[in-house]
Amino acid sequence: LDSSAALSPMATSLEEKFGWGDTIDCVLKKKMRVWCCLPDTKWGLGKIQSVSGGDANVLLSDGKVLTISVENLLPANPDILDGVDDLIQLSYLNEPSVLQNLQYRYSRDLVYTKAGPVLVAVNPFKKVSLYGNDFVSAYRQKLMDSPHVYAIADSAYSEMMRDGVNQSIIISGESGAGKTETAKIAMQYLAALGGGSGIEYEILQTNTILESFGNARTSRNNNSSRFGKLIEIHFSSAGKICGAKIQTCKHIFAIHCFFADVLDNFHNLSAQLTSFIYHILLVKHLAVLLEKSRVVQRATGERSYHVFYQLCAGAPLHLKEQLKLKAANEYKYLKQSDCVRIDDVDDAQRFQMLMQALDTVQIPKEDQENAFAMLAAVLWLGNIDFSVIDNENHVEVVLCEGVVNAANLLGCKVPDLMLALSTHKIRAGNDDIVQKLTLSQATDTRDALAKSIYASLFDWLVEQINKSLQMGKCHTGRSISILDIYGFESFHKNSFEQFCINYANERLQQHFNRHLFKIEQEEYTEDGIDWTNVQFIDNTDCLNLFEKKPLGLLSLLDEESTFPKATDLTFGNKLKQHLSGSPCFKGENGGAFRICHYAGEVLYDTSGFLEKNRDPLHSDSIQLLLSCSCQLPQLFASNIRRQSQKESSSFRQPSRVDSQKQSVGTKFKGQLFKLMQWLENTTPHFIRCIKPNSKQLPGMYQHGLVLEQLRCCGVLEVVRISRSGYPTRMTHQQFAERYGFLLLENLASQDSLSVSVAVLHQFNVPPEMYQVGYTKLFFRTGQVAALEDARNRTLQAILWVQKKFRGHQA
Ligand code: AOV
Ligand code: MG
Repeated sequence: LDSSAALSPMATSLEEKFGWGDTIDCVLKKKMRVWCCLPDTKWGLGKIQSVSGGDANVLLSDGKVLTISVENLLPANPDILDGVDDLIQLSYLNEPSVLQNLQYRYSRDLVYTKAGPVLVAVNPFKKVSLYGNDFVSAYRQKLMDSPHVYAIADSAYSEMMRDGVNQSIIISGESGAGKTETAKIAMQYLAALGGGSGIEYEILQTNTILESFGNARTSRNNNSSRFGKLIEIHFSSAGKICGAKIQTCKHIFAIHCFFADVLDNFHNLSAQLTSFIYHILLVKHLAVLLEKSRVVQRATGERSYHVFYQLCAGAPLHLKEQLKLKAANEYKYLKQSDCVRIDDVDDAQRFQMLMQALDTVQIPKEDQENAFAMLAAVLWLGNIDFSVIDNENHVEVVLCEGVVNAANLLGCKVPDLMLALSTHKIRAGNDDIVQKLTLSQATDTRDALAKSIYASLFDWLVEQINKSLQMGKCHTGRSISILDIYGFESFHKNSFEQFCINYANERLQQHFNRHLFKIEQEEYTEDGIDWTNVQFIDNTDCLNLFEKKPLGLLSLLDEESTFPKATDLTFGNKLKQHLSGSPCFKGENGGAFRICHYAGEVLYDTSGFLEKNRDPLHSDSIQLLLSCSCQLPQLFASNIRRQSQKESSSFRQPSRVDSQKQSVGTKFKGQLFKLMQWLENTTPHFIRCIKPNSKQLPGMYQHGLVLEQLRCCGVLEVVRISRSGYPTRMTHQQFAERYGFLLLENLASQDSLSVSVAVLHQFNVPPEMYQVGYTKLFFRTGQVAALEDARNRTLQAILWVQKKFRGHQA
């Protein structure tokens, strides 16, 4: 844990650090707690014994006394603040305090903590008893208010009702941090609210299906999402469904208007009432940008999509025979990465669950079997071998079980498949010239076909699910969207997939920054606080690096992808040549390059970039699919054709491939922009997931790892924004009640604002350290801790006097 960065933006003298104009003497006298940056760069809690020059003697909690430079000390919070449920309540918002607070809660299974408007969720990696119907109703009825995903979902729901504005719950965090689980927990809550017709179960079952087909084991997460997902839950607009009941609601509103002070309750009440009238109309999954390369290739120790292994392990006998299925390790596409099983996961049982979910979501049996046939076809394609037939490395397909089974499952003739994988037809005038493919061309053609079938199958499945979740006819209601994408990834080797994933996260981070900054500013303005804009670190430079035209990463990639002679190496050089001026870019040797992301620096290897960006599908392959007698391959092929006709022709493919279509990078950007546009028109609620250890183990809290995420995912940024503003807020009343008794003159009859102001004056709190708003007092960091200290000492003194007094009496 590198603590130096935590110290750098901070004041260097203790007086400044404690922030209320105390002298060292005061700090010493009060024996305030401090964080010491220990020689092993860990943080330790201690009390200052003495100070001489720039050094302090500190008594650590283990009894040791250490001499330490004042520069290596940070103020710690008073112990009444241990484990507060909103970080904003901390008087000192430094990193060790935040880290410790989260750990304090984590060790008590309190995995949720607020950081101002953001919910921080630390992954427990075990079952915690925080969920289920009882908790859902407790949060709905506002019987519980500790931070929770349910609380976030509930405020999204209530705000949708109150303001009539679409809402979004945006979940972010690095791979394995718990985004997908969190999304499911939020869905659970919303499904329970708007359901009541058994629809909840159906909605939740869609997760089982999407995870089977879109999740896989990676080195970071055994159940890693390999696609981005936006779930829109549409609620009916009340007027259309239950006019009568809405009337009731208005009537109650009218009565309440007479009692201005009850008006506030109206929102609660109306939300409770409307929860009976609102129904879920539609649940729409927008699944985007599936990482399809995984089907044919991935790093050692990782798996392809779960569904392949589930099918091989769990298909009932008749299906196995029908699809000529074998065990997973007999398929090259599955066994090549040396990982077929996941510990503690029973693939056969998961297949039963998948089939049950498909039934629940009402996918017809016939469609289910067609889908399984496509999966088997993909697997058999992978087992197809080629033999070299001349000294130019041209190949023929070996007639084997693989090609026969694949052809049968797709519904095409074996010789047609063999030809499509080993030759390429080119039109010359009115004639077709048949060109033989080389070994690597043929392998690419085969893999491209497999990837394309899988990706089409995935899209088709999402469409089927959406159809079945269309509960009502009118779609004019309001919605809550839940966004769960793949988290930021930095592996040993990073390729085009990480490039896209991290780009998406970069966009999301910008959305996060903009909104939190805005919210903060609004709260001050609402309360009439004089507030000069706080500069926050933004990631525009990095986004520009990706998006700028014509000299950005994506444009340059597209440009290079159109040159038939270009290689990954020439691409690397091109980047170096044009982008070296960007503060976020560093060109490396051998075609590699680095990007400084908001979440850290990532080294990318350009090998495969051009091919993955072009993602060519042979026209011969499309022709083949069109000629298939099975329904799905035909459908896939016509979709692909339609899309490539529709899509821009600005991007030209290398001459070998004749179908014109958008590059993967450009398409990715387009989909991402649409997503962001959608989100921009919603009121966002942010959840930041934190991964407490890299071992996926319960009860393990690695400081360095957590701190890194807090820093990069912007939680400390929020905290920093607050620190430069007025992080501690109390209503006039709260303040007067807590500190009013400290006043020397009796102001008991006065209003709470006057009492508060008197307290502030009596304790000489400097005017620049607080602001008085219409309803609240706003304090800069550290101020309340000092008052709290005075309060404690006074209380102790009173106790002491009382004891003495009783002693006398006795
Ligand atoms: P991710 O979605 O953030 O990663 P997941 O949601 O898949 O991460 O979580 C990873 C694992 O952590 C899950 O499989 C669970 O075992 C565990 N987990 C997460 N949240 C909870 C919770 N609230 N209670 C219990 N266990 C939990 V990625 O999709 O890789 O970016 O791409
Ligand atoms: Mg996930």
